[in-house]
Amino acid sequence: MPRSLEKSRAWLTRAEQLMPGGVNSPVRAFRSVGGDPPFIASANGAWLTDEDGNRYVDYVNSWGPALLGHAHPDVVAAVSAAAARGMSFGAPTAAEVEMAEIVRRFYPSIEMLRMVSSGTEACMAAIRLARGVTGRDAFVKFEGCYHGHADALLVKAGSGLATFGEPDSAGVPADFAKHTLTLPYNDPAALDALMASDGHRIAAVIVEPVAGNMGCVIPTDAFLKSLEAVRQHGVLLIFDEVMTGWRVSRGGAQAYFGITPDLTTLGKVVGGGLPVGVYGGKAEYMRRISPLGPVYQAGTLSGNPLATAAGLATLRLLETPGFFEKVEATTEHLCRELSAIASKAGVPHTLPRVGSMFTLFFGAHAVRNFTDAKQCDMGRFGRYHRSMLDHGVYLPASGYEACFVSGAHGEAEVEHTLAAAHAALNA
Ligand code: KE4
Repeated sequence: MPRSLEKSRAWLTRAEQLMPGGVNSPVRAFRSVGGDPPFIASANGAWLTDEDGNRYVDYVNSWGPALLGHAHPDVVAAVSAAAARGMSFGAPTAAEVEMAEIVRRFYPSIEMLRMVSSGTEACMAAIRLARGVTGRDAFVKFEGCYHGHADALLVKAGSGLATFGEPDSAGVPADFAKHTLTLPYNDPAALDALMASDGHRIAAVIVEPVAGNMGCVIPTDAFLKSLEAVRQHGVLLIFDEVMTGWRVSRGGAQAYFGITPDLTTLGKVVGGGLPVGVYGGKAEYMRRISPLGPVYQAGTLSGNPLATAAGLATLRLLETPGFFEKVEATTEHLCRELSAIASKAGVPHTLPRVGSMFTLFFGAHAVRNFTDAKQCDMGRFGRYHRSMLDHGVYLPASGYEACFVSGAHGEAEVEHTLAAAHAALNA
């Protein structure tokens, strides 16, 4: 039954006069999948409702944060109570201490931390800290990984592996890009070679320990070993767990793989849907941050009482025994059935999944890096995305993103999704 989108389209017309693409973050404009984005009016549990009253089972989860499901009553109550006590003081609060303690319980590698207001800020600060600690300017990232929109991170690989990075966005001066070295993901030989040749001038390697911004791409054991080895060159290992935190496992990718990074960045789930980013790690490094040390970082709304209330309530609920086992079992069941439907429909695909994040890639080849991901059939993904929307399932508006399952997804949501996928994949 075709969805009415009349009200959403009216909002989009007004929005496009005011904000680029009518949105406050590019992917929301649906440019890579086509069609107009529904304007979401409300969400509850695993379901979204748009301005025209259409309902969807949600696999975006606000790009990760809604691991509990939307509008969990305990989180809503905590935020409402915090609001009544005043929105923001710009002063230390007890809640920030409790929040830091619970984050440390989930991520023991984080001996000390700082809260900021986004994953971008967390990654930007972690890189600045690594540069301050090592006195080195260059750092390494991997093609297809995204660490927020700080200038030095909007960089693509230069002509050669060890040469200067090139800006990947207008407005980023070449000078800002030249210290960013970019390598292929899952290529241990390339990383080992760069460390051997240039390790002495490299401050850090920052990596998505399970990639989610080129679709879900799982690191090989050899790649993980190569990442751990960078420390031999005095290079800090930064795990960007903004997406993988609480998604790959309750302790993120570092617990899942048993690797202790020097610094970790967190975001998304940690704020329960309100703006929170975190960076932290070894106390010897974190003590170099102002006001104790020479590396500056600040923020008016860092550790903000409402965001901290949402984060605290969320993380306390995530300590509920059995939560992660349930959400991972739901995700595993969904993915197994989804893959069976695609196979029966004769649709070449791969479906990597870790914890409660996964991607359905349209291609028969394994996706080990960004080059592989780009060889997938993104035109087919666009048609799939539109058909799933028409059948009441809300997927990320890009084939280079991951899908997320929440604790509120149950049997009914899985059956609804599989019925929609059967229609979409056989169309
Ligand atoms: P934010 O600044 O958007 O909070 O976090 C940046 C970031 C850092 N690291 C990783 C691994 C991330 O995935 C992100 C943000 N992810 C994107 C989409 N996957 C957010 C969605 C958007 O940009 O609208």
